[in-house]
Amino acid sequence: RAAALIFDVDGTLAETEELHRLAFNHAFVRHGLDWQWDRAVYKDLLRVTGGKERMRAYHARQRLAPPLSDEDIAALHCIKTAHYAELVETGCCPLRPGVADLLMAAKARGQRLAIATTTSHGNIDALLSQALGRRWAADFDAVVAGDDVQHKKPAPDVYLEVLARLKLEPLDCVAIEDSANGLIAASRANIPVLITRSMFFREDDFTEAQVVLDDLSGLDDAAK
Ligand code: XBP
Ligand code: MG
Repeated sequence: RAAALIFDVDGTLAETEELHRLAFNHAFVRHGLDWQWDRAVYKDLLRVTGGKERMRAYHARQRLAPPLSDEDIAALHCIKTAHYAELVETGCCPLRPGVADLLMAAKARGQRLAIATTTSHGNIDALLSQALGRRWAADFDAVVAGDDVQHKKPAPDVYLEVLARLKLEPLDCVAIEDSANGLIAASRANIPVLITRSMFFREDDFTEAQVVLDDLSGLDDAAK
């Protein structure tokens, strides 16, 4: 039995990427940019982790795009983040099947819970306050976000920081992820990985994972 379960957020706890996509598109309109990301484009762009990094990568591909400064990127990301929180607060993005049960069962078994994600603390709080209640953070021993570390996934930084905060060895933990980038990040930190397949990353290569499931309601003894 693992001493701790370390959860990714986007795609793993909830299907949030569709809300991120809508929030980006809202920000583009508000900022006067004629960009709109459809699902196919967004699926491809998700290979770049981090919202600011994703916009920069897209901008670099647009040959006729006007120059975009760091201030523009920051302003766009600020609008995007505010709109994402508004969308999440409508309650339209519930936890994925099995997530709430797994969190409760893990707690009851004495396993510790942690989060290792690329997204921001504000976004994690918006989602989990809505889904688990305002005091959700009391159940988690470590919450590490993208901007807390130098390098985002697929770098192992967020996972290494969680291990340091939990004071646990990698093999005492299980990482729960939905994407190849997440799998690579956890694997580089030597943490065994359980994959729960999500909307945008179903076709990723998960051969390195210990377990691959369609969702966490199918979870039997895998993370115990
Ligand atoms: C999730 C992401 C995030 C979100 C956007 O990756 O890549 O960038 O799409 O969040 P993972 P921000 O699930 O592997 O952690 O705009 O706040 O960066
Ligand atoms: Mg994810």
